[in-house]
Amino acid sequence: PLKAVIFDLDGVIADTAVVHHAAWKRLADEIGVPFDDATGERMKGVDRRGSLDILLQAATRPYTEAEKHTLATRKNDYYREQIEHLGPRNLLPGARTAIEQVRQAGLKVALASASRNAGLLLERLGIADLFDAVVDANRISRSKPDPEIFLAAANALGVAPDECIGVEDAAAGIASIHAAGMAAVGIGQPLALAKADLVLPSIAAFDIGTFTTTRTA
Ligand code: B16
Ligand code: MG
Repeated sequence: PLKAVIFDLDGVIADTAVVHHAAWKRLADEIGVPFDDATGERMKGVDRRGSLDILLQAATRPYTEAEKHTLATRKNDYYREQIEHLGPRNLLPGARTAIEQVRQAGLKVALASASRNAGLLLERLGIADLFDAVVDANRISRSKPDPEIFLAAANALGVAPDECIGVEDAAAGIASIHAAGMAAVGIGQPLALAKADLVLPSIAAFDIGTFTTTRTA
């Protein structure tokens, strides 16, 4: 039986994916490394350092570890500058309702975000109290598409992975959910999320009733 829903944050609950994108673009322009939408798409759901490595694949010279550390910090400064100004108005339409409906259905709710800023974001968005468990990159060692983050979320809730649904906007996140042995709901473009069990155009289309009523195979 379904016992819990585990939500990704960026791109599912809040449109911070565009804020990450803008921060990487600013950094890329400053260091003269090309950065296009496809590169941005590949960074979704990937942690900060992994995202930097993706960006630097297009660089014309190697970067030292010290330089990479500085660049990752600079990107994070740009990102935090922007999220300081966020509030409940920056929730994606329908996000709060979707989470509340899951709770009202008697299911547990967890967050599985690769963002080290997840806690701050939940506070800014005014939804921190809606989650039974929050797992972010500070608490795990392997990035999506590894299943660790979704498994840690299920574990924190005290439910089995096959009793969970994961909700994600990134291909790496869908892979992480499946590797954890959960059903995956994709939020976004069907083409980018082809592996998801169900793709919805936005979180506003998420209806927990779809999953709690009897399904036929
Ligand atoms: P930070 P999610 C992810 O969050 C983003 O999708 C990804 O683009 C970002 O690089 C990553 O968080 C790390 O974020 O730099 O704030 O630690 O989608 O897993 O909620
Ligand atoms: Mg995401």
